[in-house]
Amino acid sequence: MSFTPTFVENDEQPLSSADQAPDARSIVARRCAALRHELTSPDLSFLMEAHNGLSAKLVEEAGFPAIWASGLAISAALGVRDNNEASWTQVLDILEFMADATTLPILVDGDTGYGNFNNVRRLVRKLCQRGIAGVCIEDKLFPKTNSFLGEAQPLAAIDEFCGRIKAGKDSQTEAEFSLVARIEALISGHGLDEALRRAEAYHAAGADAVLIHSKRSTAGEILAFAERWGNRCPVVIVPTMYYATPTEAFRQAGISTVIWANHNLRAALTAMRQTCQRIRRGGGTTVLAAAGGGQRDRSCRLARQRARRADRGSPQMHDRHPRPAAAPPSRRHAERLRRAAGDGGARLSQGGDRPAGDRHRRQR
Ligand code: SPV
Ligand code: MG
Repeated sequence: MSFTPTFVENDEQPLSSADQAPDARSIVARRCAALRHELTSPDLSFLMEAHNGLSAKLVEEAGFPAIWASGLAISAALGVRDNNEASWTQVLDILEFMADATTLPILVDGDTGYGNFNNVRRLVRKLCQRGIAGVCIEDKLFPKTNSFLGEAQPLAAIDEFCGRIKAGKDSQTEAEFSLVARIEALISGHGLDEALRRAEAYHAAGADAVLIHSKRSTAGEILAFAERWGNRCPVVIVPTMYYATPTEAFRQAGISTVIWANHNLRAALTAMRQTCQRIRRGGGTTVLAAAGGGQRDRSCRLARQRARRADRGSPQMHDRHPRPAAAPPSRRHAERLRRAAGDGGARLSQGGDRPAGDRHRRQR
């Protein structure tokens, strides 16, 4: 008696994983090569933050060449602190959605590598398996603290951090997977010489690029670093605080890559908050206006037109309290950053439900 499995409906045999593997592997290899190209090409590149599958798609739609999977933004989207409260495997799951949603290479904010060299070893292996093109690890201690909180955050010893870099590079299963070593010396107030000493050590340990971070509102120390570093390996920057610097200055300084680190999350936060408030206040047809705002597709446009018509005919749709004129974008931006870096704004990444009396321990 023969047995035919009922789930096979035609002659086609399901592909074995061995059949699927070469294709999947070449996609990963292409992504790794694409990120490496962004890091090493002489042109200034821009990576844009995403924190889930949808935002990753939008980054691709906008035409960016690669994605920054921000630790802060992923944490905030999960409602937790940027403090390794989300486990690395929970972050890995988010990354898998992001990689599935796009064709772009993803550079992951790997924080400190989630521990010592053994943790980095496993992290890099798993990132390669999930189709991630590179990881950035920072020379601080687990659990990490967001760079814009507090002063003089302790740094990892140089040798120990070099061990993490070497373990990561030894563990990559994709030839062009990139490891970016992030230097926090300037953030922690150690100055340019220490930053350069660390860059030299991390480069020698095998880092494919260094990310030099700064929390100053002007780019002076970053540009000074770039000048003295002299492009011994690519330099990546995150101008969250010195955003007002014209990008041409970075180009002239020979910077490789600029990361716009958290703008999608902040935009989503603002939009969601406004939408919730408008719908809560207005109800009814306000829903259409609130939900359709900013969309380009036809159905949303029509919804907006209808909502505008309804708005004109309905007194309840008008603001009862005139709003103050909007501050210029740069002022608002600066204010948000101040809040994001300081106590209240860290709420962006803090979750907010902390036990009474626990304030001083909020960001160990
Ligand atoms: C992140 O995006 O999580 C970063 C960049 O680490 S920053 O928050 O600007 O330090
Ligand atoms: Mg981060």
